[in-house]
Amino acid sequence: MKCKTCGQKAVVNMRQHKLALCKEHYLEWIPEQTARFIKKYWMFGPDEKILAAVSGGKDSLSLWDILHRLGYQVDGLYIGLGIDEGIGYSQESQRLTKKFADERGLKLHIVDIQKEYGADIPALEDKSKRGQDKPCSVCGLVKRHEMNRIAHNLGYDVLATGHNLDDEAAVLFGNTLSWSRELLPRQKPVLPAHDGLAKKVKPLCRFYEKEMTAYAMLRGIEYIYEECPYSIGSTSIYYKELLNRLENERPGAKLSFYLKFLDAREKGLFAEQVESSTAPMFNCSKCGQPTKYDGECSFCKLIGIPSDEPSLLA
Ligand code: Q46
Ligand code: ZN
Ligand code: ZN
Repeated sequence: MKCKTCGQKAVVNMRQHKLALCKEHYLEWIPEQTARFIKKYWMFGPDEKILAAVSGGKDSLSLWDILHRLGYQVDGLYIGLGIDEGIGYSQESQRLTKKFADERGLKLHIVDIQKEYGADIPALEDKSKRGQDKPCSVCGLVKRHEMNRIAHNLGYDVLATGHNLDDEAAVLFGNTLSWSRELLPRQKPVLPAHDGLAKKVKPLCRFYEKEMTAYAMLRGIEYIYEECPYSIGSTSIYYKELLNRLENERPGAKLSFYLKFLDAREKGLFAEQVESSTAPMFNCSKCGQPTKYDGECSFCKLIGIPSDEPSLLA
């Protein structure tokens, strides 16, 4: 297999794009495509300050690397979740994230949930009494809140996350199975800024997970290979496996599933729902972040911040 650009030996063959590239041209192709997606979906411009949420995994570190290579002003945010599960997961992912930033002279903000709120994610899960065996819903709530808080308090215009096509297609598949009128309209590569919340973007949403793995490896990015131990056996991994089986039989099916959905929403498939979802929101009485509830937001209820605590958004 030869590189389509230079004719040298190809190291990556993307059946779904009918494209094979050598290392040099693959490492150019990924940032070029990212720049194209940023423009196509109106994600951000050269003057905007970007905060990349980084977990130590291949996707988020590659995202940071790519945006930096493209010349954007991009800093990192690592949220220490305190997940150990016998493999020191959070500790190792923080070490690799810090190493990545130090080696490139990039600015990294680290928020440690335990230090900040006196309890890590497993402890918050116990406290939440949600009765689930995995802390993912608590973890998602905490991560969303902290990303918004830091982006807002430190004056970032945009919050970028490393979700890839496999992540997006699995979410879409789940929401489609339940025909969720609430969740389907909200799935987009860009969520506009809203009432004190930064704009959220997913610049890697059109790259297959294996494309990001190849990028991270060929770029020599050291990342944590282990997935979060709580993700094992999750529904989203099951959906990813199903979609991979489909993809193996029909290369490009996953990308087409996602792109046709974006196209349909562009053509107004969810116009009615989008209108109704602009219902008035409240501001949390403690932290100030927008919330569906009149009073405390779900995060503040979980954390139990004393009411004399100054507003986090002040
Ligand atoms: S980090 Fe948190 Fe994920 Fe781990 S506990 Fe679940 S939500 S699986 S992306
Ligand atoms: Zn080449
Ligand atoms: Zn709150």
